[in-house]
Amino acid sequence: MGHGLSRRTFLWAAPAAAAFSRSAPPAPYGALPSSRQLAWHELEQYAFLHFTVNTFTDKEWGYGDEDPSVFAPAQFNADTIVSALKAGGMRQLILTCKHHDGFCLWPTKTTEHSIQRGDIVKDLSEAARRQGLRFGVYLSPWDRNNPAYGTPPYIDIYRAQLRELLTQYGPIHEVWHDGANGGDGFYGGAREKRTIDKRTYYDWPKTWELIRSLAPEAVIFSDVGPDLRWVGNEKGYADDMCWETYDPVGADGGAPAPGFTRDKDGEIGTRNGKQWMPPECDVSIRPGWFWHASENDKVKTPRQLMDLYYRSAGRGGSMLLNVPPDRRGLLHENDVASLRDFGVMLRDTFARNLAAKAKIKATNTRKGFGAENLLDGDRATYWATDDNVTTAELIFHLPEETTFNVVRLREHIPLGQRVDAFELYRWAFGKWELFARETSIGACRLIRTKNPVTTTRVRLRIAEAAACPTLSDFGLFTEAL
Ligand code: FUL
Repeated sequence: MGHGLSRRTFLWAAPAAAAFSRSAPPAPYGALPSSRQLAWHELEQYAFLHFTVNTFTDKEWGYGDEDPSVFAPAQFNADTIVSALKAGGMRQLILTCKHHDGFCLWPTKTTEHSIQRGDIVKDLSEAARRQGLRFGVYLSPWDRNNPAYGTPPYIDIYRAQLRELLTQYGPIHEVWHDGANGGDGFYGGAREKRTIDKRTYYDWPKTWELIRSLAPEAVIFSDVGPDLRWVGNEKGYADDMCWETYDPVGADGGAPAPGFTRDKDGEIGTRNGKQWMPPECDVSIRPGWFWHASENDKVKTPRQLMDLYYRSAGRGGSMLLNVPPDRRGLLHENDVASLRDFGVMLRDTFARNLAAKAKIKATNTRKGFGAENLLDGDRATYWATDDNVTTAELIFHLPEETTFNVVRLREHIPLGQRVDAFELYRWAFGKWELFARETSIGACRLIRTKNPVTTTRVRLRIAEAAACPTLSDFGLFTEAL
């Protein structure tokens, strides 16, 4: 797609002969994404499942002294759960295999504090795979049940648990380490407060090595990456200026560690940071992370979910939406309905690129890389100016007067994040009228306009870039609400 002669004729700026003499692609700029990060960028929205003894004790953080038999989801059905997630457009699911209370949802050899019958991790990982979703694991480093927590032997237990999860239920595509560590707990009956040094206790680099060796496809999430960063809030949004690169700083301005970073930095990232570490924006469909009967009427509406999608995936990160199973072991009807309608809105909004048939006039275009390839949606091609030119302009001539209220842009991120500022104009009454002025693009940037924009031409001006700009996608859409 996108290389045919007929489409080339749309590239007004490039003389026909030049179309055949491709110049070299531009040099990459700054920190670059790994192949596992590139694959992750394609997901954009996926689900979190918070499920454990808390579901039955009505708590958010279990103390660690819960009787394992309280966990009794009599109607648990992994396929029903996964189907509802799929209807909501979710492309992966991450399960709390062990939350802070230490209860393991799989029959582990490392502790008796686990599920008595069956295997929730097995059932959900297999259902996910059957229905084409990726699977990831949340394994809380803090364990309020384990007697060894706070001493070196616990780290071996934690790694043994990871080893079981990564070898018995793979392929695992994401490993999630939260940052809530240490405090009071049951700890095998000690019932005391245990404090750990977040910077040294866990020896994270060694654990990450283990993950790399057992699950090479898995992206690793924590406050300090290495692959994905916490966005710094649990409300599911990134800043509207949000960089894919990030150099975390400790809460005290010194060395960072999971649970010990300047959280708010995650919303923006670090322009020209040393590491590609895009934000994952976690948020629950309900006020709490676990299911509580009292919150059945506090489920976010499909429009609220759409809004979060724009503010997470639409700012170069991902939307990690928690949908907690209830005591039956199913998703509540209200959550299922909201998910389904969100899925419909998402699909309908982006089903048709209204710019698909536009003719493009490009200035500063690198010879031989057709701007028309921006419209084919396959993200495989790029458009760029000469290496030393850092501003550029594209004009999209639409075949007819068109109304839209969403613009989608993607940089060709295998070459890094290059654009620092851009503007969008519509042609109105014989002149260009600005309707958006923004900064970062990254993997995906969605602009929702305040009012619907009606026009026959749209102009994209890359006003500032650290290296010649590259793009891989341009789209105009109308929100289906
Ligand atoms: C936090 C935990 O303390 C919450 O319970 C929840 O799991 C959230 C996603 O991460 O660190």
